[in-house]
Amino acid sequence: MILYFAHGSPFARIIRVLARERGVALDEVETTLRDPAAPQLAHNPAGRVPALLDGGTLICETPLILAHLGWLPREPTALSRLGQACAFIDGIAVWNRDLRRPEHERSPGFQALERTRANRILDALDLEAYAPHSVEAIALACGLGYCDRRHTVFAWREGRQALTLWYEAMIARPAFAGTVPPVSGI
Ligand SMILES: N[C@@H](CCC(=O)N[C@@H](CS)C(=O)NCC(=O)O)C(=O)O
Repeated sequence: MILYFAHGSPFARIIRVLARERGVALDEVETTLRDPAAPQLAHNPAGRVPALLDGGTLICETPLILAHLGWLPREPTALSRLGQACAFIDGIAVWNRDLRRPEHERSPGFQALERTRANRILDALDLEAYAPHSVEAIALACGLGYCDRRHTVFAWREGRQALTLWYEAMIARPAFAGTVPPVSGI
């Protein structure tokens, strides 16, 4: 199976970390985004990563890829935590996208909304419920890792010592160390 990914994508990192930790060999193919010449577009008109090509079938959207690989949690409470982690990443990703626009196209109101959402999700976390090797824990750590490297305008560590310690322990694992996103300057 081929996994199309980009090094900066927190969604793709979830799949990449899980594949490493669960011993599943995915053929990782880096792709460019927003590039009409990207080879993955032949299979994936959505042009987003992660995208998994299994035989002739292309599956995009992280939860669907997790489902296809049999990695979606079964417990409703775990699904609930995973949903919050995905919503966290989705929110910071669109906030980040707004920051990449020319200044006159940016929306401070939109950014404030996403900052509020991100803070609300982190403040509501029950960290003890996150088993360290669970999909939801890995997703949350990938979201925080994105903030560290590509969305530093969100100082999520402030006032969150327990979460900081939890995160540091997560990212010390080889699968995280081997998938660190490049810095983006934001
Ligand atoms: N809802 C999607 C989100 C995936 C997504 O937004 N990926 C970004 C990279 S983090 C992307 O491919 N963006 C392509 C673009 O902006 O054109 C999922 O769950 O996988």
